[in-house]
Amino acid sequence: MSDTVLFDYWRSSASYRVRIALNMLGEDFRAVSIDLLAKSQKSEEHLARNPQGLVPVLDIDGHVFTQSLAIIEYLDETRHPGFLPADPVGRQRVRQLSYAIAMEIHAVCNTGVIAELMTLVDDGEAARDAWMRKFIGDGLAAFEKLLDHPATGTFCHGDAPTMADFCLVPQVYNARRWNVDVSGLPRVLDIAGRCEAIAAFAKARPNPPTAH
Ligand SMILES: N[C@@H](CCC(=O)N[C@@H](CS)C(=O)NCC(=O)O)C(=O)O
Repeated sequence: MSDTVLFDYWRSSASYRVRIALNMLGEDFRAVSIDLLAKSQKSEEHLARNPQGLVPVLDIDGHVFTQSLAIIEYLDETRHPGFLPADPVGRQRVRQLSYAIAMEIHAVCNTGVIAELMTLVDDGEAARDAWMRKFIGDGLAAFEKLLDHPATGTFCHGDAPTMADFCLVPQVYNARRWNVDVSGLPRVLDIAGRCEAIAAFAKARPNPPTAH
């Protein structure tokens, strides 16, 4: 059995990013599901792993790590797969693209934020759907413009997948889940489609747990 354990949730896009990175490395890992709907992320056991009460958590190389982008950078620094380019300007751009999704879009659309929003209004579901359309729609429209850049290649940065692509694909998955109109975002769709055809991305795609 693998020593590497990913505590994740099938629909968590931050977990999806890390699953892609681990698959890209061919790293053998065991996934342990933390059921966000059952609030298992707030259990004493999980809070001991991550006091923030969030997934993913990665137990690897004798360390317990949180924060998906910090995890991906650790994997890059210890395994050298090129998830970030070698040059500082390229690294800045890959981080910029990754943060545009992880820190601007995802941070305000996360399960805990939405659950709180829904307690504050009469029609929680309508508010949630409008919120998702607004923040994912505006965020991906800005991302489309960021991709209008000479360093964009067949992927977000250059011609091989980087951390930015690991962020984009889960965000596009979420956009579809919430019926956000992405039809006017040709670069986003083109790159996401190319990534989704790669086995490491396809294998990381959210799969509902099967009933036992
Ligand atoms: N910045 C964190 C975000 C982690 C995060 O928001 N995870 C969500 C799932 S995608 C979560 O655990 N939500 C549970 C909650 O809000 O209670 C990362 O990139 O790892």
